[in-house]
Amino acid sequence: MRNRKRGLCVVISSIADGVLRRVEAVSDGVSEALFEPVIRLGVTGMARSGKTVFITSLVANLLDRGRMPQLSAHAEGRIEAAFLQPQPDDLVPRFDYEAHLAAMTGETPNWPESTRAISELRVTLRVKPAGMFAGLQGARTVHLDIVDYPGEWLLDLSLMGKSFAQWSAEVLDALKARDAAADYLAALANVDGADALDEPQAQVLAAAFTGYLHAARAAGFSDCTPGRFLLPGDLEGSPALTFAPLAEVDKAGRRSLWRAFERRFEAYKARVVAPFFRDHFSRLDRQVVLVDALGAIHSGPQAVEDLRGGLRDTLAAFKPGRNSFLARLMRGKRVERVLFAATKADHLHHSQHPQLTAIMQALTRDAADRAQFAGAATQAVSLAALRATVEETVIHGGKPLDCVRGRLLDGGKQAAFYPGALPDDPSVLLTPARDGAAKWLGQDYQVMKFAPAPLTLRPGEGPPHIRLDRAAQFLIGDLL
Ligand SMILES: Nc1nc2c(ncn2[C@@H]2O[C@H](COP(=O)(O)OP(=O)(O)OP(=O)(O)O)[C@@H](O)[C@H]2O)c(=O)[nH]1
Ligand SMILES: [Mg+2]
Repeated sequence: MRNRKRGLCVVISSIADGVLRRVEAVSDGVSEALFEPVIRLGVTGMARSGKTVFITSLVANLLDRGRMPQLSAHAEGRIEAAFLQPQPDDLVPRFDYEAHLAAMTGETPNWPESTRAISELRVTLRVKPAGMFAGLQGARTVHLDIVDYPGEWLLDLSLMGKSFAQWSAEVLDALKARDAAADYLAALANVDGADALDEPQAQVLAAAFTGYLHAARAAGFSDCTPGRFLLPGDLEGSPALTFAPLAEVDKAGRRSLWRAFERRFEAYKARVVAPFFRDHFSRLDRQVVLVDALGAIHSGPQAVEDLRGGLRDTLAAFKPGRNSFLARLMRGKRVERVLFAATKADHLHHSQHPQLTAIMQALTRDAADRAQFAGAATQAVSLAALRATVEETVIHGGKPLDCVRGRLLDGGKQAAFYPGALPDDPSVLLTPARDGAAKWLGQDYQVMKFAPAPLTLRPGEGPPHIRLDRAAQFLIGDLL
């Protein structure tokens, strides 16, 4: 009886949600779509992939377009004005554009602080129409709502179709092969899920599992779900985040540890994951997924293979048909374009950018095929949102070596840097990664952290970048 009641509540609340969304869609449609189109652009990527720098530089370069020749509306002289406006969603934190820009472009520039939740910013553009009737029509107003959210939250989509038992079995299987999981597996060795729930024990397990997720992420792995264990925000310490995968038990009583964790897992899905997809994800039109591919290559084959898996799971979110939860939510609407961008390309001389782009394409191939099938156009690019280096060719062992030069983040000294030669054929990296190699054969890849360079910007110029204008053209150019 109790179960039936609970089932009913769920049905009623999801109907109510549906009604609300429809009303919202209708009022949006009347007030905005007819007169002032809105483009909602999602910016995501795993921690430290470059989201904040990307958004800050994109906005600065949309406001001052001197370095945006590949954005055709600008090249055609059709953008009359661009300015910031209050965002439409009152309950989402504003993206702190001014503070991030000040950090990146001040006298002693630095990288912005890490940001750990969703935020939003509206850029409004006044654009003259293109084509034959351009002269006859006045400028239109187009709003670009940029939504920054952690990529970890997207991976949680894979939880929606899983029971606690399935999730536990899959996670424990993956953990067997990972050094970082030793502590958690040791903690689990003395635990029987059929025993009565003991809250301190539950907390120890959740803490050990969270510790594993942090270590796995630090080692370059990206299959780190549940995402909020890494970025809990105000959910820190709540029961919805106090669970962990358990070994299957034959019979679990109502008060058992297993049942408690199962309930919490379901609560996490219903109260944390579902609202994010309903309130934010389902409203996006365009998406850029930022990837620190160089960082993963530096970390080694396992990190690269894991990145591939992470991208595949990320892309699952853009093919709503495969996930019944998402299909219900999207009601036929979809993200129309997805850009996969390898960030921080200023760590490489431009002679190696095609190789980086090819690796990005290969990494997202399965995923991209799926998205194309769903109607979303995808593209891969390598870019630097804020260029921190200059190129330099040095003679090394009698041969020219294409390097980049910049100010080191650590210590502030100038240094020339050669990260290693990326292969022309991406499979040279992806095949050993897929085959579970522990190290790259015959080649080491380095990364080095550069500080942003001090800038003197001329009027009308945004911060220096590499291919940010091409990224913008793919993402929004067709709508301007
Ligand atoms: N050289 C270079 N480094 C970059 C660039 N973009 C990002 N980085 C580096 O990557 C780090 C992370 O960038 P963020 O933009 O803060 O990344 P994020 O995805 O917002 O990170 P979280 O908020 O922690 O999730 C920066 O501190 C820089 O060290 C770039 O265009 N060039
Ligand atoms: Mg950030």
